[in-house]
Amino acid sequence: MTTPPPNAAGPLRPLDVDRLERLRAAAAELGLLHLGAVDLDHPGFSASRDALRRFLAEGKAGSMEFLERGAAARLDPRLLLEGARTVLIACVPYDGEAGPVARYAQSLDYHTVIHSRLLALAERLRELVPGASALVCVDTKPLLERAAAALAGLGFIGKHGCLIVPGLGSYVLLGSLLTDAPLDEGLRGAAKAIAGAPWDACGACRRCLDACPTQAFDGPGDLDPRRCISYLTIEERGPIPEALAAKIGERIAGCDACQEVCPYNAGADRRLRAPASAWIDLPPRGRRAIDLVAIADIGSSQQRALARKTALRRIPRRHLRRNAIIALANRRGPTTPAEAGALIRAAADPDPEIAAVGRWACARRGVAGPEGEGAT
Ligand code: B12
Ligand code: SF4
Ligand code: SF4
Repeated sequence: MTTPPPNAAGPLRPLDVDRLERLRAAAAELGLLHLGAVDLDHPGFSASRDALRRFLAEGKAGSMEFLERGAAARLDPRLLLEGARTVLIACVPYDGEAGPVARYAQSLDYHTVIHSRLLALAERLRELVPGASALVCVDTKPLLERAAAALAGLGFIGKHGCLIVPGLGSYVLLGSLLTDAPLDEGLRGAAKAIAGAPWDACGACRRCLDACPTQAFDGPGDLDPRRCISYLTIEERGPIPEALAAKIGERIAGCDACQEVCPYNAGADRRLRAPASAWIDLPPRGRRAIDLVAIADIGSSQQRALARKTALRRIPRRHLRRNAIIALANRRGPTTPAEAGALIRAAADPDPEIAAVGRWACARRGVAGPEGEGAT
């Protein structure tokens, strides 16, 4: 974050095509791709601000109190940075393998990686616009990042709600600089025109909506996170309703089902479509091997080692255990002795929430619980 004192030397030099091009080139060198800019007064924000108001009014924030707390700033980013005029936003690609941990969480924690790239970009911005302030935003600041990215011309929002970047698909993460540097008239006028719904480019396709294991979409782009596996495994701090738990499958951290089926993410050559240096690296010692039985019982130091330097750090140990027990409950086929042992121990856990999930899991897998009940 960089906030020099308010500019006493008069109005800031605006970002024109030439300066934006130079900034875009600097961003690309730093691994921040397709840098775009959008004025905060862009009329296209009103649809997404209305979407946010509806989302909150319908209680869709669930346990995500940060969405309620940050609502005023999401609606007016000037509350985050005095005098803010522009969002500069870029994307960073990631890959990974389908499995119990969503792809984005298999790499180094993107918050840290993108934050440091954006800090370097803020320096370049100040060289081009002396006196400019810039606030680094990667997920943790209340900013409507997907709407900003679409309006800045990076791509479009798909029916799955994620930003799709032509050529790279939706397996990209977003990072932005909120700045008081204004765009010049020409760039403001050239901002992306808005016509129709953001997901018009999906055409008649609705694969993501149909593939969602929990049917979490109320309509195109209209997700109810309270039914979304990503929310349930990462954000939900209360008990997970059994009917939803049964549909989580073996996922323990996030979900990619709606993105896996998206034709914009198809193509084995995706890795070749962005410079090697832009991709978010794997953490030290590589992609983590996931052993659900071990995680069902995981201790603090093992959990720290498992989550180290990845976004898995966001999931408290108790919830990681809960998720692994649910995943074991959903596993198909005969129960192994190791799985049965883990479920019996869970059912006898001193933590009532873990014990309740454990008893449910025992019943689901036909394992006699600690007191012999629950066998089917
Ligand atoms: C809270 C949150 C979640 C919650 C809730 C998601 C949600 N849909 O609201 C949960 C935990 C479920 C979640 C899940 C995921 N998330 Co998330 N999440 C966020 C976070 C922190 C805030 C999102 C938010 O404000 N939600 C409130 C709703 C109302 O806003 P919105 O999602 O931005 O929706 C916009 C559009 O729908 C649009 N819109 C709607 N209607 C209309 C109509 C018109 C006409 C227009 C123009 C626009 C428009 O406006 C809305 C407001 O901007 C953002 C980071 C950020 N600061 O933006 C990351 C972010 C959205 N998440 C991200 C990722 C990667 C994911 C997952 C893929 C992770 C995973 N694999 O499990 C899933 C995807 C689930 C999905 N299909 O959306 C990335 C998305 C990158 C991308 N390519 O789009 C972000 C941007 C983080 C980042 N910095 O990269 N996430
Ligand atoms: S992330 Fe998974 S649960 Fe959430 S909307 Fe997409 S497919 Fe559904
Ligand atoms: S799966 Fe189809 S409908 Fe969904 S985002 Fe991709 S193209 Fe759009």
